Amino acid sequence: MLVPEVEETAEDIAEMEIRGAATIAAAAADALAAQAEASDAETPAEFREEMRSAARHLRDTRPTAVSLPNALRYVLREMEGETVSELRATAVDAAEAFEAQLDRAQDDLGEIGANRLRDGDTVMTHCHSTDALACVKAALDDGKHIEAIVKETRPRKQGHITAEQLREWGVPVTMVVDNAARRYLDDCDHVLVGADSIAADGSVINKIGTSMLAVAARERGTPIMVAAQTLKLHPDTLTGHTVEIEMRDETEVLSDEEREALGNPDVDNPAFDVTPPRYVDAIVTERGQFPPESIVTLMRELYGEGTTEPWAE
Ligand code: RUB
Repeated sequence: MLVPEVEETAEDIAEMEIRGAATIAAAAADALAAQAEASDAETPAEFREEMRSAARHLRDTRPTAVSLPNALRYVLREMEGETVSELRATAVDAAEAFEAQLDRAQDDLGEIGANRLRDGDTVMTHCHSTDALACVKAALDDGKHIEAIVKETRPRKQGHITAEQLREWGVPVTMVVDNAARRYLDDCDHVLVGADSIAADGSVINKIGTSMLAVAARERGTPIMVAAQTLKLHPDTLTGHTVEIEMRDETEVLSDEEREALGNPDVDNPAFDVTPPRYVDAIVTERGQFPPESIVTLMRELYGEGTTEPWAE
């Protein structure tokens, strides 16, 4: 039986109450720990099956951020023992270790990313990325003055969350609509974005609009920096799989009334897009910064080739 925390977390991820790749991963690990703690399974086999079922339920919420399956894999693979109590304890420990590692990776990545930012620089952001903001925070902690042009990021306006966080840190923020990005690129020293997944060829999968921004930035000569801890590397892409792009509800773009007033046009609402490696200058991870073309070496080292999913039935 799934415990209520798993059902609630899954719903919150699907509804984007919990959002952003790193935050989703931490919430999923937490939910698996809650399942382990509250499970009333009587045998190790029953316990393992419950944990696999919880993992599948969490994984099926949103398809694009690989940090979610990577988190679930981590906890299930670290879970071991001959008894229910051993399995429970190792699963809970694994979830804690995972979250601690995630926080540490974000801090380390932030310090590396901050080295790219000079005193007085202006960054342009898209969406809301905790990995990207960690770079700004580390630069501020180094005493640098940083300013930001924050893209609104339709349709969900995650730019508001970014603006709020940056203002809290005392960063001067100019909010612009997405369509104004190119006009402001000349005033920026960096485009700074996060990632939901990084493919083996160095492509960056991030919030819809990232690729258009990257193409415009390349044309203006503004460097594009992607802040993404190694949890965002997508191991399946090593074996030729592509990353599924989530299509979200059409009402995020047009309300039912607006749509009807327009004569019921078709509406598409892809949540993410793919930025080819040639438009990316650096991928900043907790292991250092990489040109996108060399990310495959790190991916092989960390994830190896081909895996059986630990939640398989
Ligand atoms: C969020 C988004 C973020 C990445 C990285 O999309 O695209 O840029 O998830 O975030 P959504 P982080 O709002 O649809 O979840 O660096 O926090 O992992």
